Amino acid sequence: MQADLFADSDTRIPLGPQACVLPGLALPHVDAILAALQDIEALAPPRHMTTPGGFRMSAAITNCGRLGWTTDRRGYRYRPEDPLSGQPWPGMPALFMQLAAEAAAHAGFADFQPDACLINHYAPGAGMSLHQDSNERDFDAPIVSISLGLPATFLFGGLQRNVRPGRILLQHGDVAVWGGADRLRFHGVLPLADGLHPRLGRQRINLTLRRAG
Ligand code: MD6
Ligand code: FE
Repeated sequence: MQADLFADSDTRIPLGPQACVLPGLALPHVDAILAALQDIEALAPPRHMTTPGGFRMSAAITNCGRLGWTTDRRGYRYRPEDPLSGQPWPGMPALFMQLAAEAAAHAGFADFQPDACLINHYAPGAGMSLHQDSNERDFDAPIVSISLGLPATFLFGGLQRNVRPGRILLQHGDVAVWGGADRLRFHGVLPLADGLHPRLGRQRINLTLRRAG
């Protein structure tokens, strides 16, 4: 029998019919995740990308996996190569795939096999405006989101932009899972409040694992 990767915890904070936060689910794996991130970011450093409208994103972004999410003046899209290096994105660590599959299963989504992991770095003041995750090929697969470092206020709205969003604090080690009826909900992150996280210092890192292609 395969051992459970996570600490015993069946706590689920519902965000919607098919979206929830699994508090602290990634905590036992923080050291391994950060070690993997070091290797990934040595090859594909986080960078501030430009939106199609010409704005510089306040979060610094990189990716691992077969596909990586990018934005530039030409649009938002997944690409097999890092535009900075021209090389394929660093591979997805087995640990990321296992954690994502297990978190998805906890939230009711069987057989999640991510092919893309978007890595966002937030310094104090950085945030992400309300958006839908809609660049993936199909919306059957959920998205698994792992938060590390400083806490952030996550906004989750409705299927249309004009629905006033709810708020939840995402803390170090929390994992959020979104899928099914909630897959296209608008969401965002308020500008990060300054602070000093004991493990990560003055920053928040968020990993979102997707089935993009
Ligand atoms: C973030 N997350 O938490 C940005 N998208 O920094 C997202 O945009 C996101 O956390 C889809 C599902 C979960 C997420
Ligand atoms: Fe998103």
